[in-house]
Amino acid sequence: MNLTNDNLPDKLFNSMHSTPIFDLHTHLFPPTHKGYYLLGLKNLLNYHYLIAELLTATNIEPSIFYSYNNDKKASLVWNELFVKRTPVSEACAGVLTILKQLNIEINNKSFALICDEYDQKINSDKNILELSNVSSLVMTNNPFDLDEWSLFNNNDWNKKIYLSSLRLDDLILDYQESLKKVNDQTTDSSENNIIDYLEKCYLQSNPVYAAVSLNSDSFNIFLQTSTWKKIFIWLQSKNLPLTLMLGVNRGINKSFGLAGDGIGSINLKELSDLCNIYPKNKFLVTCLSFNDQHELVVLGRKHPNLRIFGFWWFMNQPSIIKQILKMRIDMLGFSFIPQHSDARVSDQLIYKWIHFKKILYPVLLEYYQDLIDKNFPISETIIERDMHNLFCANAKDFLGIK
Ligand code: HDL
Ligand code: ZN
Repeated sequence: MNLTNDNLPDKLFNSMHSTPIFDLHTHLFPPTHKGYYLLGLKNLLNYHYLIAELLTATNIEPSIFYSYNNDKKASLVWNELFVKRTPVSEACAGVLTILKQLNIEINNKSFALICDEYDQKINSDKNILELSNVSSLVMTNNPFDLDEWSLFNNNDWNKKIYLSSLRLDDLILDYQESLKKVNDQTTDSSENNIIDYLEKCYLQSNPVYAAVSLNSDSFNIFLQTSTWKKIFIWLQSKNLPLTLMLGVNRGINKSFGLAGDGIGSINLKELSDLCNIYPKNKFLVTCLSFNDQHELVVLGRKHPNLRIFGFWWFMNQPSIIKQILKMRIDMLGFSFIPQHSDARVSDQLIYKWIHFKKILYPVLLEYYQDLIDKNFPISETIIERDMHNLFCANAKDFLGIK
């Protein structure tokens, strides 16, 4: 049955909110990975986005802030950003969205009471995955962080929900240290050990993609070193896509720790060259700077082995998502991966996806209404197909996974 402008809004809304989500990039871990699995309000308030806002809105000395335990840091963030100031930033609004979803009223309650109420409502990843409708997600797994990598020594977690990746930033940021770690695990020391090590990690973790974050300087390393030439050949042999997160400048304020990264330059002509040099490799790409978005979308029309994804980090702001989302649809149709959560605390899945759908819904409604006005038949089947593609299949098909 074809939809009309009268019944389209409800059908689109219901379909969008009932379609299971495959979350392409997160920093989440399964509950059994102690020390890496993060849950709850205090962890939410220790999110580095909020810490950056706290340290720049107050004159708290970063080294003093970071000397506090997580409870004290959370309480300070709450008091400074949510009590003494109005919590209108995207990261603050995210916390409030979760509280609203859990029916937790603030009403001048003490922070301790709010925490107690929260802990009674959120106590496992199960209710978070249900509330967010995320059916599976990709973790960020660093094969050069041997403690974090110990996750793969166990089988006490759901590998259908928590899919793995091979995050290779350390090979760029600290190649010699990474090579040393690899050689410490083998008998002879040679560059080939990197490929042998990646092969071992691949067999151990069954990643759905490899990933690196880069800026212009590191892109050159990428294009010129023999190690990366070997890695590209190895990735192609595995039919393993490479996720490129472009335009980051690590540690522009080192005293801020994880909150101290900023935007770095990137030359997207080098991305285009990469797609041409390695036509059989697949690249999932997102850019950190607003200034790179138009050129990236145009490249998405030129290279079949490139797939654009998400609104990464400083791009994940309501004020800019709508404009870039419409630009992507205008130039790529629905052939891109519209969002990922980048969640670090499991509870963030709830707000990251609610906030995105709030922007996506009116944008999609406008495009579908325009099609109906042009007498193009929009059926419920088409709506459900498109929602499945946007929230799941576009990513899984490009990755070659079910
Ligand atoms: O490099 C990345 O994967 C980024 O997402 C960083 O982890 C960043 O700190 C972040 O969490 N952004 O959302
Ligand atoms: Zn990330």
